[in-house]
Amino acid sequence: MHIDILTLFPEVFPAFLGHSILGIAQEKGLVEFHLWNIRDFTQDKHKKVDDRPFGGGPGMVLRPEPVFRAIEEVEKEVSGTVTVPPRKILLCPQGARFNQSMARELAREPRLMLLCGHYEGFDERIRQGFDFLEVSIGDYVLSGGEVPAMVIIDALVRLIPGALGDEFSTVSESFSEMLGEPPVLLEYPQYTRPREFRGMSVPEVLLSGDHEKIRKWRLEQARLRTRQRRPDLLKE
Ligand code: 6GU
Repeated sequence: MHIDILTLFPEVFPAFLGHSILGIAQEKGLVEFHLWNIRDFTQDKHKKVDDRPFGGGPGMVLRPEPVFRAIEEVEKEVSGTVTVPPRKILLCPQGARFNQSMARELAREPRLMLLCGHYEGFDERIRQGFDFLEVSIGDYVLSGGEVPAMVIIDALVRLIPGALGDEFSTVSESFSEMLGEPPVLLEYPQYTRPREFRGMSVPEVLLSGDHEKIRKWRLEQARLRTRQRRPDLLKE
């Protein structure tokens, strides 16, 4: 998968993209990222990416010119493994709410483009000029699309076959029900060493070595936890 990220703050991404599962997925060649700085596509002397809204009001609006030029450049890029135009995603609070089923759908795309805004919003002609899927990550306001882009990238890349490594994929086969296949359940309680910690002990069943009993206990715990904390998930 190839992911193009258009942002005014490309420097906030590398540490995040370079570590843990995302870093390993890149090393394995499962995903590659191309960061594009929208400011590089301005043509005026002051490299101005935003301006005041017509009609007045607070804040600044992302100008259409640099964004159009940046997206057109992204779409022109066909090199190496990048041979298809990207599915385009615009990150904004007015978008469709991101969830696991959207993650599963997007994880199948060969190429994605994530457009991160900032300030009060995008000039509306940016929406008119391209065919975007508009996505929000929840009902709260963030100051830009960078964190939402990272959230989406994280959720997608771990769904690419091979991204999680052998140990985890074996587990996920027997428990796909808990790991993102519908119906989604919340995760069961996990324990590691020591067996006894400050008077709290690990449930006997997990030490029994009886894998069928452990599997049943975990499923039961996951259902219990879901019923108690997120009954809305069971209705879906
Ligand atoms: Cl995608 N962008 C912004 N600015 N705020 C958000 C969001 C996106 N999703 C939730 N809040």
